[in-house]
Parts: sequence; structure tokens; C-alpha cells
Amino acid sequence: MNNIDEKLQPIFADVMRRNHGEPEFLQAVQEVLESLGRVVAKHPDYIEQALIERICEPERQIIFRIPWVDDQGKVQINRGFRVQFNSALGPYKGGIRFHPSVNVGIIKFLGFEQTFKNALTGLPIGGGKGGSDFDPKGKSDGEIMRFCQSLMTELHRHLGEQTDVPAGDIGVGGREIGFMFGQYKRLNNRYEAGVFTGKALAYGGSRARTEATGYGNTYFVKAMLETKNSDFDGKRVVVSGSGNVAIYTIKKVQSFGGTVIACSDSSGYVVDEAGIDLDLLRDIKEVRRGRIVEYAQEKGGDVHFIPAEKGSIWDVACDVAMPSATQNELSGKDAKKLVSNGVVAVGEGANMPCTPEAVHIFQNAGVLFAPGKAANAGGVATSALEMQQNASRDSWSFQKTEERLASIMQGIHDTCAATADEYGAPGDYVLGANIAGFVRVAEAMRMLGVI
Ligand code: NDP
Ligand code: 2IT
Repeated sequence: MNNIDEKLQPIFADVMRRNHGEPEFLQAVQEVLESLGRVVAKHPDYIEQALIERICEPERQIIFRIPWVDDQGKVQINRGFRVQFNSALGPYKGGIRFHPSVNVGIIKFLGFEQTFKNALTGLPIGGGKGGSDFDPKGKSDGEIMRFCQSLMTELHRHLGEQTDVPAGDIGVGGREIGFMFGQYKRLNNRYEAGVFTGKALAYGGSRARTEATGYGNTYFVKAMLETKNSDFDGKRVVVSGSGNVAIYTIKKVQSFGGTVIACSDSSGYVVDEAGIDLDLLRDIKEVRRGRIVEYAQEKGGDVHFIPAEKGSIWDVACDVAMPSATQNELSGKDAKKLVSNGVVAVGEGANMPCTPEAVHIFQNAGVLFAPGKAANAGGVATSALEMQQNASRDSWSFQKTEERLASIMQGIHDTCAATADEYGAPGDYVLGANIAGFVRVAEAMRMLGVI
């Protein structure tokens, strides 16, 4: 069963009927609807005007074939997706994910979350997400390029700086964005810098975009700790993953005086009680595209690697947990362990990394809990700053861009906290984020007629 208000039960039943077989999408919708009971009590017209039903239905879904030729000359086929979820606040905006687990339900859940996240930034961006079941692991640069070009040969017709603006996500970083933007530019014969974000500085990227998601989550957790007169200084922190979000979370936590003692990839995790050596981690992950076990092998001493099948990174005792790998990576069992080990704050760097049971356990135990759609919004917010720089043919300093990011994150924190207070649930950042994001999108949609 669920905790959805009875007035909203028919809406959820309909969403389940229309999207069966898409558990992640239903999980994301359920979580938002569980927060909206108090909103419809105040605004019955959201139900009368079918605003909630409309927000749960993507505006457009594109599914396409991606044929490409591997280094052996063999033809390979992958499936591509772009879900253009909601454009009430601006052009569709959201990343592209390359991972073998990608399917339409995963991209829909991400596009749905993105819609509210983008609304929370206060910037003019709608919500969308894309991806492919392509597995970039072990592929050569030439294979990655041919794949990205083939993907863009279809996707380009659906994009545009005023229409739909992708960026990176799991498996998509600067290299892939360069290949996709390059192909878009050829096909359209236009230097339309604002059609992609996460670009390299050399061709229209923004300073601090690479760092933005991890830095932003760290600013958000810092703001939560401050409400309890606390900070990162001297705290033991565990960050899962070792990709873009994880690496820059580790960097910012360290600069605030915290010690990150563990990180991971899909094969397992490493524990380094002295604090993760960021230069070594970045060399392994960003330069060599290696595996996390190499960190333990190269560090030696007390540093050890635990394979994924032998244990969970959430068994490591810590004060702050920042899951930054993937959806549903932190279970109810993991949450119980973290609570029994004394965790005080959790900030979701990834999208929906904690299962609903885990969220419940944290909130019931009084742990400060920041949901991804608020805590990891710094990435997309800085993407919007990149679009702003492209539109004005400008390039800001790192300091100016980071200051904007920090103030946006403080603003999102304060909005979530104030909304939770207003709706009678002080300290509930999940409720605050869901309501504040939803109301912004719903109000814009209402003014635009029946769209
Ligand atoms: P990366 O591809 O750079 O890194 C992903 C990391 O997570 C890798 O360490 C990867 O390990 C691990 N991982 C991925 N899938 C799984 C899995 N199924 N099981 C265990 N580990 C896994 O991606 P990002 O850092 O960009 O993204 C991480 C999360 O943050 C995602 O949820 C993404 O949606 C979210 N996010 C990203 C933003 C961005 O700007 N990049 C913005 C906001 C949210 P391995 O290499 O072994 O696969
Ligand atoms: O999940 C996300 O917010 C992202 N992957 C970043 C999206 C973006 O457009 O910068």
C-alpha cells in the first residue's frame, strides 16, 4: 500500500495502469503524490483541472534505433530514448545516460524528477531526460564517437536551444558531449552552443559545471547541518560511486574539513581511514578510466577493497552519507545500519538512490535527509548558467559561477525548509521539495491553458 491521500488515489491507480512494468517511474510518482495531499486540501482546483494527471504524463517520448559499427567491423544495435517531460517553465532540460540498465521506465522516472528539480532552481528550464542501453565500459574512443554520432543523427531533429537541451549523466561526460555536439553542429549547420551543456571550456562550456553537482550537494548538506548548529568539520563521510558527482562531492567535503573515508564503483568499495586521496582517485577514474580496486592496490597499507558481493559501503560507520552512484543503491537494511552507526545527515547526490523504506527510516530516526531533486540540483542549475553565458556570448570566472551555485543551493534549501514549515511538517525536506517544485510547475501550466 501507499500513503497517498484518498483524493489522489484514483490518479495514482491510473498512473499504475498506464505505466505498469515501469517500477522506478511508479516509485518516483508515488513519492511525489504522497506529499501532495496537503496541497490539494488547500487547492482543490489542482484536481479539478487535472493538473496532477497532466504533470504525471510526459509531453512526448521518443524511442529510436542506434546502429553503429564496432572496431571489429561488426554492426551493433542499441536503443535510444528521449523523454520530453514538461516544458511549462522552459525548454526541456536534463541529461543523457549511457548504461546497460537503461529502459523507458528509467528515463521516465529521471525526466519526472528532473521536472521538479529544475523548477526548484528557480531558473527557466523544463524537464527531460534521455539515454541508451549502450554500455561504454571497455569501448575504444572510436567506438564511443561512432555511437554518439549515430545517436545524434536521429536525436538532433528533436533538440534546439529553445526546445530541448541535453547534458551528461551516468556514462556521459565531457568526451561524449563533445562528440554529440560536434555531430549536432554538422547536421544543423549552426553553431548553437546553448543546445548542450556540460561542454568543455574550449567550445562554450561553463567553469564549475563539472564540479557543480557534487559541490551543490555538499552546500545543501552544509546548510542542513547549520540548522542544527553543526558543520562538516571533523565529520566522517561516506560517498558512494566514484564518477563525476562522487569525485567533486569528495573534493568539497574535504575543503569543509570533513574526512571522506570510503567510496565505490559497481564492483565494490574501498575504505581509507586516512581520507580518500583525491589525486589518486581522479587519476584512476578520470584519466585511466580504471576500477576502484586499483585504488586499494596502489595505496596498500591499511586501505582495503571489499567486493560488492561481500558487503555494502553503507556498513562503514559515518556521520554523513552522500549516495552518489545510482537509483535504489541504499536499501532499508542499509539505512538501519547507518542509523545504528549514528549517521546524522544524508544528502542524495544521485537521483533516487535511497529506497522509500530507507527514506522512511532516516526520517523516523530524525536524520537530516535531503532528497536528490533538491540536493543534486546544482548540476542542472549550473547548466542553466551555462545556457545564460552562451546566450550572452560571455564566460564567467570560476569564482562568480561558484558563488551563483552556492546561493542557488542555499535558496533551494531555504525554499524546501520554508515550504515544509508552511505545510506543517518542519524539517521534512522531502515534503518541502515535492510541494515547492510541484506548485511552480502547476502554476505555470494553469496559466498556459489546457496543455
Ligand atoms: P558517472 O558515470 O560519472 O559515475 C557513476 C558512478 O556510479 C560510477 O562510479 C559507477 O560505477 C556507479 N554506478 C553506476 N551505476 C551503478 C550501478 N547500477 N550499481 C552500482 N554502481 C553504479 O555518473 P554521475 O556521477 O554523473 O552520476 C551519478 C548519479 O548522479 C546518477 O544517479 C545521476 O543521475 C546523478 N546526477 C548526475 C548529475 C550530473 O551532473 N552528472 C546531476 C544530478 C544527478 P561503475 O563505473 O562501476 O559503473
Ligand atoms: O540529473 C541531473 O540533474 C543531470 N544529470 C544534469 C542535467 C543537466 O541538464 O545538467
